[in-house]
Amino acid sequence: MKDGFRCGYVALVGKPNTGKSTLMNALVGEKLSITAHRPQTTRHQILGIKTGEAYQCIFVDTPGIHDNNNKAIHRYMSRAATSMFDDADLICVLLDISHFNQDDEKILRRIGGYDNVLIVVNKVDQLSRADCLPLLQRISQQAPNLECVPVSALSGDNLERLEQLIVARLPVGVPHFPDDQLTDKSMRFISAEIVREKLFRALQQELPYSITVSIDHYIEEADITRISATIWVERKSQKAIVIGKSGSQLKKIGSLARADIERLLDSRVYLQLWVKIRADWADDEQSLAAFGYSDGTPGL
Ligand SMILES: Nc1nc2c(ncn2[C@@H]2O[C@H](COP(=O)(O)OP(=O)(O)OP(=O)(O)O)[C@@H](O)[C@H]2O)c(=O)[nH]1
Ligand SMILES: [Mg+2]
Repeated sequence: MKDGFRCGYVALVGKPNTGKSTLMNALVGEKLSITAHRPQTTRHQILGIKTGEAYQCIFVDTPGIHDNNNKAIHRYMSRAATSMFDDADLICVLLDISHFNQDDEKILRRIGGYDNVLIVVNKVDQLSRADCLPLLQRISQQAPNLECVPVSALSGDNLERLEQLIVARLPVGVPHFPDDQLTDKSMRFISAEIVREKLFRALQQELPYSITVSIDHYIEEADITRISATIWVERKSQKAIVIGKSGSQLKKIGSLARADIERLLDSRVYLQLWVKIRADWADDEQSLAAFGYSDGTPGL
């Protein structure tokens, strides 16, 4: 190991939909965390580990910080969104420059007491340079002591610079993970998340929020991986929508998810999907624990 090797936890926090998961995937160079155009896609803390010659960055993707704590799942997500504040070596607060508002300002005030914070202003590709500048000034005024880095997680713009700034802020120390390990999550967990991503992207309105996915079996054979997953909904009417006319929706979800899992595993995949009902699972502590939404649960 090199002298002066740096290693630390880098929490990616912020309002929902600011691009935290997109940024983590871009920095690690692998799609580990699911993304969608709607808020509250990420539900768990997910590690993305990047090891270089002289550093190991352990990124922690988190759910968006939100005030909706109506159901037990929202309270679980809220804890996962903010519990890294005290434990991270560096907190990266993500802002979406095209939707900067009072909720971001509230987060900036909350983070004001921490000294190891970087502000990452994402989605700069959405605005012209002339429109970006006054917004960047406004953000800097809100947090005068913090460094502000404009980036685009989607196009990759300025990510090298961001990585340099992050690494420079990590403590000197030995790596916590083997250099070929990319995440703390299992392929079972990531497969279930990929199915959930396809549902999040395909289904309208509130339905994606009533859905969770569990893995029934995951069997690796010599030339194929066989996965059986259950999509859990809260009501009968929702089951019909997920399945679609003559099973068309479910078939589409299955083939999109299979293609992504095959890419990640670099192996052929046989993916079987079932749809089942568990009434009000999202507000029931026992169901949540069974589906992996409990503090300290490493995932499915
Ligand atoms: N134009 C543009 N879109 C982006 C950028 N980064 C992320 N997005 C898009 O923003 C949406 C939200 O991205 P996510 O990465 O899922 O956001 P998130 O902060 O993880 O969201 P939650 O998990 O819901 O809190 C997706 O449609 C992304 O493609 C960017 O730099 N530019
Ligand atoms: Mg996310």
